[in-house]
Amino acid sequence: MLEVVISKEFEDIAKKVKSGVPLEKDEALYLYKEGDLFLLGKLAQDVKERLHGKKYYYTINRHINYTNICTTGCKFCGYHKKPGEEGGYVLEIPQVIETLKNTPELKEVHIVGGLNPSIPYEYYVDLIKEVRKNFPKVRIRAYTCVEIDWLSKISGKSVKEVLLELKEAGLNSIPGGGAEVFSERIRKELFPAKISGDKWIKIAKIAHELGIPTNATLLFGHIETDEEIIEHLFKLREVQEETKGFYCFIPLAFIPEGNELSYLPGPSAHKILKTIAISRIILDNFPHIKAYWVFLGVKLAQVALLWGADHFHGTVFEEKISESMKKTQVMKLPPKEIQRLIREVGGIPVEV
Ligand code: V47
Ligand code: SF4
Repeated sequence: MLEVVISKEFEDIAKKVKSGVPLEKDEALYLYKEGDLFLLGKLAQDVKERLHGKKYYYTINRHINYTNICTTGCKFCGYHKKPGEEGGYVLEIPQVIETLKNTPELKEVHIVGGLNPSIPYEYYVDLIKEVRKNFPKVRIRAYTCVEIDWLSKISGKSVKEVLLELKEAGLNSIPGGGAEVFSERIRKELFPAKISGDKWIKIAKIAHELGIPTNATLLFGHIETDEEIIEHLFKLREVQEETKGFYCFIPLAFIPEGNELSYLPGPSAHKILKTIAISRIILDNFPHIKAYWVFLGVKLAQVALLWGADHFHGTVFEEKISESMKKTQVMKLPPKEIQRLIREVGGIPVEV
């Protein structure tokens, strides 16, 4: 990376980051708003190298989006169909197993879907049981905190009971979706039917207490302010201090195509790299920051590996959320290609 000259006004902030001293909220906001793209990249990369050296992680995984029918109606989401609307689907469990059997050397499966009133509670538990039965060694990352809340509602069981039942069935961890932006202003305006930020956090904390690691996301690049992004990151940092249960943070760049917010331009590469960098700097108590190539595009995701991200997610194979909005099929990224992308930026690929 270029030699970065640190101007006087950022010297104290840079010193703190380099020596692992957490930034105050106003310092982080100032760095995010006023800091140069290369300064943020340099500081984030220092944090990344302190935690992981030259290592970059990826896995052989497959996404299963078991249904696109959803009653929540988030304005940013072009994936969902209302109950009864044309194009809605639910995958049968044997179909899911067949798909996974066709994925060589599978290490991890990522299962998420909409909140579909026609699917009974038993389906969710049976799906995990069947995956576990057929793939004893595969890591199962399934159902976001939003789905866990839904399962608690449709079953009449507590969140804790639902999580324990899923864990018993074979669930290993929970994906980070549904966190979006914790700001209640945004939630009210863009996705009022979704659980609150506080509820999302409460469910993540219960999972952590039960020994189930969870991921966390931020959906950025739409109508949120820089302050709201920083608030979101500080909230996550605070929870992680308490529970140590988060594994990965995934900054999700808003895709403007094919949804109710299509009039927005979507985040620029500049905004995306700065957001990934500030995430690495603030969340230095999170093990990993993901460059989620499916939403970023492979080329920008590779550059993000020099702006603080250390995890390239995985092979994915197919992914319905972005496919439904961009109307293009997600390109398969074979392990060899992921390794090449990592080596090209001077990294050591590590399959997890
Ligand atoms: O929660 C929906 C997002 C998420 C759009 O845990 C959109 O490892 C951008 O959470 N533009 C689901 N994003 C995906 C997700 C995820 C992905 C990869 C890895 C992990 C992990 C988690 O997709 C939803 C929502 O925030 N989403 N619509 C959109 N237009
Ligand atoms: Fe439903 Fe998730 Fe789409 Fe919101 S983001 S409408 S909860 S599928």
